[in-house]
Amino acid sequence: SIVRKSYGERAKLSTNDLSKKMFDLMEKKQTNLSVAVDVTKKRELIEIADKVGPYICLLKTHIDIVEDFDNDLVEQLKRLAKKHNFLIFEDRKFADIGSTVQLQYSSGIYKIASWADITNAHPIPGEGIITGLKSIGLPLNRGLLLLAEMSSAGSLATGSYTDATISMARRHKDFVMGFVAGRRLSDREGEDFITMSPGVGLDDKGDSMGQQYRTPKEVIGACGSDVIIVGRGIYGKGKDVVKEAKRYRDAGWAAYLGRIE
Ligand code: 5IU
Repeated sequence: SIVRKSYGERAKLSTNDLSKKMFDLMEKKQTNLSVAVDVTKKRELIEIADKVGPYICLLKTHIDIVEDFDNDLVEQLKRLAKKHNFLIFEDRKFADIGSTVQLQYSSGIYKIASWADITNAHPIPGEGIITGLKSIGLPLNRGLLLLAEMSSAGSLATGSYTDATISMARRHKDFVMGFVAGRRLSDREGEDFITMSPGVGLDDKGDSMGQQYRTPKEVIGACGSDVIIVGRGIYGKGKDVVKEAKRYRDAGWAAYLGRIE
């Protein structure tokens, strides 16, 4: 099955340009770690990105929480992405009709499409959300992840909702590279969606607001996901960011090596 294949092999087989790039990078850099940097200061975001840069395949941002956002932040993130060889994922969670998300993706203060290699969207509005985002993103060689599941307790994205999300993705394989989900969702011959999983922690079981953590071994090994997304486990209060980044990188990679043939 595809989960037994190496990232490098999947890069070769992939029909989605961004998945190919992502799998290539993961194989080359030997990391399936994405760090989620939820901080509100530009300087802090850049500092953490520079520190974790050598250990990650993907930097996940929430650009709208940065209080002193400016275009220089974008320039610096792009520079760090080049310096350390990682991609950038703006976790925007678009959820509106096609015509509105076109504008939210391309315009406003953040102009997400101009710098984020990857973004994501809720399937809740129906397929128009993909059509809208694709019209902006595909010409720029961007990729989209659909939110098929969430890590938080009581999430409504389950069952037939998750199934319908997979069907939507299948109709847009040029732009939809995969899913945010807690496990691999499909193993059809001839298709390979990348799976990225938030809600990963080695020390805690969750937080006080519904977040639930599982270990890299559960997520990558048992559940067949491809990328672990880790936030506070790495940059949380009192943590040594570099030490934790290495620790999660090693745990994610060991789980991956344990599952490939
Ligand atoms: N995130 C989740 N769960 C989800 C989705 C996104 O936690 O289902 I979709 C985001 C929220 C935060 C990061 O930016 O992933 C996880 O951060 P912590 O590792 O600090 O919980």
